[in-house]
Amino acid sequence: MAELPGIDFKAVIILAVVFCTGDIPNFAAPWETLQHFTMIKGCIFDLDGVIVDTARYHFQAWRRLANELGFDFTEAENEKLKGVSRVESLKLILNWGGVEKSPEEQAELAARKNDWYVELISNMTPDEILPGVKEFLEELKSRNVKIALGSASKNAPAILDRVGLTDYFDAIIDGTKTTRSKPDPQVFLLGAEALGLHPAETVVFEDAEKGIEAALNGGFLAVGVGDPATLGSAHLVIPGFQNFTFDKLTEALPVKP
Ligand code: B16
Ligand code: MG
Repeated sequence: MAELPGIDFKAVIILAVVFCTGDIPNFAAPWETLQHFTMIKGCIFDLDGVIVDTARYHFQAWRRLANELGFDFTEAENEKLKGVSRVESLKLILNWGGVEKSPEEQAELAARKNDWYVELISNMTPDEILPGVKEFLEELKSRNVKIALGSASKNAPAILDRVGLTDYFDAIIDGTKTTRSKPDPQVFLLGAEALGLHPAETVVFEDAEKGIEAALNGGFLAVGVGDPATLGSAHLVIPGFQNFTFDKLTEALPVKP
């Protein structure tokens, strides 16, 4: 904060906020305090499970790999791979099958799985956008709410292109831009930074438990998309975007409109 002789601008701002709101602001704790005087200026969307259901393609491709290695895994186990990076997913799957591979072999297996996955997503169409998502994105655009993608997938840009949604996004943060996996908040912090927003004025939409943890760790408002049993730590859980509106979002979250 700039200081002129005799004037401490931070003290002036703090006094002004205390005078106007009766709250004592704490600049070190973003969400808990800013929630009293902020509004939603941006939304960051996870991709798989929020915008499209690519989990079933990941499952097909990983299962094919597991079968080639001589074992199988269930759809319930596949749930544990949601939001988990490619290399971490492979490690989990190999562990389930009791199979050990060298780092070089793991790289080759991950690449093989990705080739199959890329083939599967190359046939995706706009019909695969989950219900209500496009309408909600349209509404955000019309209200000048900024939009970013925050996905662990290195294939995210290709998927957005396939389903025709690329132009809705002001920023796209995918697995090629991150070095740390969810529940680390890096992907969402990069998204907020690209939008020029503070986490406390940005909502993250996530379908994975680790993704909700990541959003909360970053000081974001977190909306779980899916099952309240697993996403209960989010500020709000919705079943999907069908009939969901920006007004419903602001009413359900503790922000000033
Ligand atoms: P890729 P999200 C995640 O996408 C998926 O949920 C997860 O299953 C996948 O392993 C990960 O992307 C990496 O994907 O192999 O395409 O780089 O949910 O973060 O949008
Ligand atoms: Mg997801």
